[in-house]
Amino acid sequence: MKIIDLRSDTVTLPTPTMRDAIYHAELGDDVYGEDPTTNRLEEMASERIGKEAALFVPSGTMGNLICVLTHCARGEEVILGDQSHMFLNEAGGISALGGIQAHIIPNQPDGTMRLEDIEAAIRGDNIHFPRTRLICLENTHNRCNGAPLTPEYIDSVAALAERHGLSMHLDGARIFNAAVALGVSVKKLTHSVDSLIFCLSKGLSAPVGSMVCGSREFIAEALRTRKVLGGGMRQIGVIAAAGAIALEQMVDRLAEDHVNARCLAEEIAQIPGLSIDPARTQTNIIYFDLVSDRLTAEEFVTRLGQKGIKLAPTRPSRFRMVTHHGINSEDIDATLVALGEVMEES
Ligand code: TLP
Repeated sequence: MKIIDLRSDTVTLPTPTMRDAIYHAELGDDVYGEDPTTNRLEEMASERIGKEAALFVPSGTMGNLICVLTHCARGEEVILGDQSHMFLNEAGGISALGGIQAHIIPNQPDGTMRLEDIEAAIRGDNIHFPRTRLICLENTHNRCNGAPLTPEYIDSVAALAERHGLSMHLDGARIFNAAVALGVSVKKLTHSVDSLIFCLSKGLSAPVGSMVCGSREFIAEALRTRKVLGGGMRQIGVIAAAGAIALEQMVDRLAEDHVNARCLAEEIAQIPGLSIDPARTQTNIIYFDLVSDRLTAEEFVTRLGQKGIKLAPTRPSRFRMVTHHGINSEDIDATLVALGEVMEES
């Protein structure tokens, strides 16, 4: 039985071209700055993103942590959305390792935070208060149905940050999905932030790695922070080689994942017992609810599993499916058949 794995775009496997590039990668010791393949990837990423410099890091989680630790000192505060990956899914790293406090404000269903909520969260100058240092956005917004944030919105938050002397960081794990979905250049989504990360290992299909991007000065500091966290690696050209192929060859095809996700969402909306607003699906992430009381969330996951479909349960009775390079339109059809059968048989 073919397994259709829709749990995440992190499950993507390297393409044959990537495996070939990995095999032939020219290598050196990257802690000495001597791995030519990694140096090339970092140049390519900074050029593509429109920042002065970039740094290869093992994961998106480490990249976000490096950025926050680089921007903030102990006791300072970061403004974050209450649905953000950095708040919900990064093991409290900024407080555990940095003594940095998260100030949470609501994410709207479209992944934004209201400007007035951000402004109200910025601390005044008072010895009782932590100092606000940083505002973080997420694009696309994982928990908010993979919503892409527009350049206009990002620029308006950046203007607010500038007015208050704050820095801005973007968790752009899926920034290329946002650019492709909005039909804008990725630089339009990044030009007004001070730092960002993006992941090579999700929809772009590289096996490992993320990039931290920012000014030359910021990246020089981030390099130190990466070392502190044990993220200084040696002959990492073996993985950077795949990252370069990801950037060169895998960005434009993300549009296919978006079409597949939209198709899934529209058809799921027709299945009795399941609930979704398909208009919310603009990229490769969908969330839907089980609204039937004829089967439990566990039974739903188990029965789909028996038909070869893997998906990610989030909160009780809510599920996530993510389309990616390993999923084609036939897999979407097969998934819809399985979903229909599971609901009919219950
Ligand atoms: N997200 C993973 C899980 O951790 C939930 C996924 O399957 O979606 N920012 C965002 C917006 C992310 O979605 C993720 C990973 C990260 C950062 C962290 O990246 P990694 O997994 O490379 O540490």
